[in-house]
Amino acid sequence: YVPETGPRVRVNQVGYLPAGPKNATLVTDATAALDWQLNNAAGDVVTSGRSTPRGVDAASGQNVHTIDFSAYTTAGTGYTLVADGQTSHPFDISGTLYRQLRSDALQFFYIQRSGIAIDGDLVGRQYARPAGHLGVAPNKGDTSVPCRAGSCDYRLDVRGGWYDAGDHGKYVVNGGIAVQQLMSSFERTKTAVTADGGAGLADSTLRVPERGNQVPDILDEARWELEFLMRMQVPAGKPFAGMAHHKIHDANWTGLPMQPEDDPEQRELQPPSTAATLNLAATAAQGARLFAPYDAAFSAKLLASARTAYAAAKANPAKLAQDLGGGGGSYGDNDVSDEFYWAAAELYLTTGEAAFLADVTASPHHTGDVFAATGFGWGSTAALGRLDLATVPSALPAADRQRVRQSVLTAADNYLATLEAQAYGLPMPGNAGSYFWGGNSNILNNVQVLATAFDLTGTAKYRDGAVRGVDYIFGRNALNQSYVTGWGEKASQNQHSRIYAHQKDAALPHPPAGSLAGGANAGLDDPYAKDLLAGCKPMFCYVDDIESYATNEVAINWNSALAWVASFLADQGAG
Ligand code: 9MR
Repeated sequence: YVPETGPRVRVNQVGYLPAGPKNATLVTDATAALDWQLNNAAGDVVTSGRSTPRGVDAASGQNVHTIDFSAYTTAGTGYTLVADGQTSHPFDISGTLYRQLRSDALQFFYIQRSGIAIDGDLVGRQYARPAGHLGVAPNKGDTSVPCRAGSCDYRLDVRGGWYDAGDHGKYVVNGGIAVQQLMSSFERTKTAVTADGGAGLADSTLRVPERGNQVPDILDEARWELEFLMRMQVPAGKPFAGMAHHKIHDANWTGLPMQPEDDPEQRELQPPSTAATLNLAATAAQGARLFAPYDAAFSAKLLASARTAYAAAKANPAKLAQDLGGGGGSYGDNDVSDEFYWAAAELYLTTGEAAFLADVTASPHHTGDVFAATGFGWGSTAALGRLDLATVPSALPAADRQRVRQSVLTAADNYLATLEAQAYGLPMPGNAGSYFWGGNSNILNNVQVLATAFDLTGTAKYRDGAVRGVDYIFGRNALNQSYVTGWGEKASQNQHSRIYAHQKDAALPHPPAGSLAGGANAGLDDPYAKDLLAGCKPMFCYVDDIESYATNEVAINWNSALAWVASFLADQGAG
């Protein structure tokens, strides 16, 4: 299988910020430097230079050069980069490049909502649909859901929340990181001097039905998930009271397409887990401080839920997720020490209480390195706690706070060194171990660390690193592929989804603009990819086909990474 990869000059197909870094990659047999030219839309050469040979790139197996045209700063549309007889896809140079991406990346969450009709007037007629999983036939949930295999003697109303991905499952440990990143995107606008004050996140800017209610729209979106997470808590008087059920999903996998309102499967709760309980504690605690100015009662409810969850997790510190099977993702996690650190950090930041601070400082993660080269994710969440300890105002002892902040800068320096070493400029090491299921979100999470280093210091190299770090996502890669629907000349549009299954039924839409694909996965963890892509070099292990769920799905924790980074980038328009 030889994919069509288009022109050998690889650019960020969305474009570049006028005063920002501008880097491209040329695939060529040449070993010596080559001439390049930047053309404007009229075809005139506006600047030119020589490429830098970089040898063979390990992740793609290609001989490549890099091109740096950062010195050119004139805004315009329809630029192309020409080298070695090849003309790149067109791109813009503009300070407003990413403004719309902020709300596109967030509209994904509204369209993924469970238990509410999706309003086509807000997001386009093609995404309108009736409410799913409210117990209306043929649905069997989620208003009164039993536990799988008789593992509890009660039923829960767990309506609402977001569908996880291309399936209809709702998983607390993935909802946790996703809602955390949405809330942190909002919280950043209040704490970072380099943020624009939340212009893009304020009330009435997002496509959600609650716009106009005097609560920032992004918090309205977060609330949809927070309410669901609290519903997953085991009621008082029951075994494991205060813990959260790990997940709720279909008893058997459904095929695709399958609209939520048509899903006939029995819905089932999986047993409570320490990991899910700590996700609830962490995010409800964070939500409590953010909702306090807008809705005191909801804030208090969140904090009470967080406290109860945290106490229940401490009483049951090793109740690991136990997968009883059925039609859902596994989301198992054998190490919950990172979730403990994250939850303690959020509870401390919200309450300032000494007991939570003691738990923070006693955690091995407080002094350990939480910023792995391959990034954080749903199963490794210590970085979420660390980033918030570094950025959210608190009475953390000065020496401690200094060390926490320095750890973010040290991590950012490491990611900078990594992206400098990559001819495709991504902040991930150049080996197969960097290309795994959902890896695009880990790239963006590393970009979040770079961006946070800029927020903390105002040091230009960190902003430049964050801006450079997304070039890969928007097309500067071996496949010449933008991984965000609707963004870039050749963008992913057939992600695995039961809802947006256009590839299976032309009457159905593609995923909405702003949907991130999981990305190249050298593990080839689905049969379609395994068959089609056998032997692929890591960066080539991707196909924009609905069957390849392990390289090409949508997921809330991936789009939350995109949403955080898009919001940061939108703020950098002037630079
Ligand atoms: O994103 C998850 C990835 O980190 C795991 O390796 C993978 C296999 O367990 O599962 C991914 O999550 C999927 C989940 O299990 C079910 N819904 C779709 C998710 C994205 O593919």
